[in-house]
Amino acid sequence: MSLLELAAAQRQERLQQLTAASAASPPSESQPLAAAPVTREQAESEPQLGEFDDTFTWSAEVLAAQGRQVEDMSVEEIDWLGRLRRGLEKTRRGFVTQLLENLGDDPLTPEVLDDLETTLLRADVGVQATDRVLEALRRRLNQEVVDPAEGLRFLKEQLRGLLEEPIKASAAPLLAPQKDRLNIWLMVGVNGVGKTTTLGKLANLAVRSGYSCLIAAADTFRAAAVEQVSIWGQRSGVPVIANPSANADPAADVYDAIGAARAKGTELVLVDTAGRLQTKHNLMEELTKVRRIIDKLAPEAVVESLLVLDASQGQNGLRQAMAFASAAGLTGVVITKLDGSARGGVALAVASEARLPIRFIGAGEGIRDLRPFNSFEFVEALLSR
Ligand SMILES: Nc1nc2c(ncn2[C@@H]2O[C@H](COP(=O)(O)OP(=O)(O)OP(=O)(O)O)[C@@H](O)[C@H]2O)c(=O)[nH]1
Ligand SMILES: [Mg+2]
Repeated sequence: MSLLELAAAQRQERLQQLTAASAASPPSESQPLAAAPVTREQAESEPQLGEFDDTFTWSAEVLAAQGRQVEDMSVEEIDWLGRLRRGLEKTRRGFVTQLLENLGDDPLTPEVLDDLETTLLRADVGVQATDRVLEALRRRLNQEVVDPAEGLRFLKEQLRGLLEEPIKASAAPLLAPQKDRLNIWLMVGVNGVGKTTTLGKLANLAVRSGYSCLIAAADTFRAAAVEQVSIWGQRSGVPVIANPSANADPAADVYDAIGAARAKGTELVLVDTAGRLQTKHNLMEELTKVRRIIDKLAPEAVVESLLVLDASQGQNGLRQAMAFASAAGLTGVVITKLDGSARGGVALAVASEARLPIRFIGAGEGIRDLRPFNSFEFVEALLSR
């Protein structure tokens, strides 16, 4: 048996122990966005299991805690959870270390809650979300003695609740293209937040999940934008509709893309938009125009307008959300660059203050470094030791 096989067998054994321990749990729901590789390049970029270490064990435990059986756990998910946990390390370092220190071994006191308030605000959780969590904790504390373990469990529950609220309100627990319909997903956001990269990763996820997909290169402002998005298209074998002439009209590009999608029966059109124009006013006007042309040309389409936010910009993201909300008719948020940001808490601020569901999160520049958002996994990664 090779070393790799041996390691895989060890992991399998450990997984079985873990799931055996996690009692009989309900069968998991199917994951609409995860499937087999299609091209050689993707096959080559198959995720590899890292070390059989603490992160691996933690990832398997998080899946098991959601009722997942060992047969349902994919290498990809284990791999992703490891990345997510590593990605949130910086946020966690300030946040959790202090939190656990504050919690200590004794039952929770009002003083501990005051410290918790500071900790949450420092992690960019936002005032509204922080107030709500603390209020719930204080109420609980008035009723009974709360030990640190219960305090942590209750805190996780509160944070999950905040993240879930806009998701529940949207009536779609997981954002996936609707089958046999035209779905148009717009990536919007200020310059450099990761719109094009997110679009490239989404195209790959969509293709791997069996959707037919097409990219509209509607960032016609930045000279290299079309080339950048074309490379992403090539990586997943997704056609790119672009007008190479300078100062082409983004709305005309979207027009062409919708025509092409109709002709081919494409299910998902991903639209890349500009992050910067001559002025902010122009940018908003252009987005409004793109939005209008989609609504007019394809009234039958399911349109998602996803605001891409760079986690490292923290609270600034909230202001961006407000600015884009009216122009682009936002329906959700993608949080990028969680790796290396100390402000992962901003996810909570976005959910509670902008009231937008977080749909995907990105934690790296690689093609697989994006996954559908899962509040349970996010909170576990945020508050893991
Ligand atoms: N570490 C890390 N880098 C990322 C992530 N997402 C995007 N990036 C990087 O951020 C930079 C900007 O990404 P783009 O996708 O070009 O951003 P954009 O929003 O399209 O930018 P404009 O088109 O200029 O508005 C690139 O160097 C990406 O590799 C992420 O999740 N993690
Ligand atoms: Mg771009």
